[in-house]
Amino acid sequence: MKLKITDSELYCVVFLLLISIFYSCKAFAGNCPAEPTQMSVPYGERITCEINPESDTDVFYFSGTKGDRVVATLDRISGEDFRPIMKMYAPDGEYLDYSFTKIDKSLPKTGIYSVTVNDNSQNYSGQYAFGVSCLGGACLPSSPSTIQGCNIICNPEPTEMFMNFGTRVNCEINPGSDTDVYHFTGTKGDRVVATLDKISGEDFRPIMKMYAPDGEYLDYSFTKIDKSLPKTGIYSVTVNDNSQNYSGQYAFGVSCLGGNCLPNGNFDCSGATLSSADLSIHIPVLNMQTSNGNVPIWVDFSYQQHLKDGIYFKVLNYGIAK
Ligand SMILES: [Ca+2]
Ligand SMILES: [Ca+2]
Ligand SMILES: [Ca+2]
Repeated sequence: MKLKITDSELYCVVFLLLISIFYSCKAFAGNCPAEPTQMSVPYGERITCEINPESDTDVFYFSGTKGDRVVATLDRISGEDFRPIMKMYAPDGEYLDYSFTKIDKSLPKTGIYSVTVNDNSQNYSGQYAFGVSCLGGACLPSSPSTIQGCNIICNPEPTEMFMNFGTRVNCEINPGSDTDVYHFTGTKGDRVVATLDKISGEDFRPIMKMYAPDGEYLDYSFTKIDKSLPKTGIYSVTVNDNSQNYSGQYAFGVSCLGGNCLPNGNFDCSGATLSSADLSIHIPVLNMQTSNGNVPIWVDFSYQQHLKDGIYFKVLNYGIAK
C-alpha cells in the first residue's frame, strides 16, 4: 500500500531517518513573522510576507561589511493592483535606494542594513517575497564540498547555486521580477565562458551579470561572457529578465577555456545526465514513524543539493505493512 504525505511532513520525516548521514532539514522558504513584521534575513534566504492592511510596512534587516556587494530582491506573489516597493537604508540611517524588483548595491558601511516594504500607493494589499543574496566580499557563501556536474537540477527559489565548470542548469525566471544567483570558484588567470540560453517564454529576454570575488561588476550578456578571471575566489552571476517584466525558462552554464579550471582527463557528460527520476532513491527503513502514526517500511525520496544547507530530501512515497 502506498500513501502520499503532505509537503509539510515530508522533509523532516526523511531527515529523522538520515540524521546520522546528512545535516539539514528545513523548509525551502523562510516563514514570515507576525505583525509587526521585523526580522533579520540571512543571505540566500527568501521570505514570503504580506502587506495587510494596505498601509502596512514590513521591515527586514541584514548585516553587511563595507565593500560587500549584495542584491536585495522583491517579487509580488499575489494581490491585484498590489505593487510592492522596497527602500534600503545604511547602518547610520542614510537612505540608499529603492526598487520594485531588485537593488544591486556595494555597501558603503559595515553594520546592519534596513529594508522597508510597502505597497507603492499604500492602497492595496498582497503577498510578496523578499530576499538578499551576496554577490561579492565578506558575505559570500563558502563553496559546498561536492557539487554535481553535467546537467544539474534547478534549486527551488530562492535559486542560488554553486556551479562546477562543465555544469549546466535549466531554471526559471518567475515572476518577471525574479533574480537567480549562481556562484563558481575560479583562479586568477583562468579563462571561463558563462553561457545563457533562453528556453521558453514569450517576450522573456534573460540577461546575466558577472561579479568578481570582491564584488566588482565585470560584465553582462544575453548569451555568453568570455572572461579571463582577474582574481582568485568565488565569482557570482545573476540572471534576470532584462525588463524584469517577463517570466520564462533559461539554461545557464559555465565552462573552462584555459588555466587551472581545465578538466582532468576525459570530460564527457553523455551518459551522466541526471534527471529527477535518476535522483530518486528507494530504501527500506526501520524504526520510523510519521506524524500521523504510520510506520513506513520503505521510502522513495528525491534529493537536491542546496547552497547553504546541504542536501534536502523530499519524500515521494512511502509504504506501510499490509
Ligand atoms: Ca506585513
Ligand atoms: Ca528563479
Ligand atoms: Ca530567484
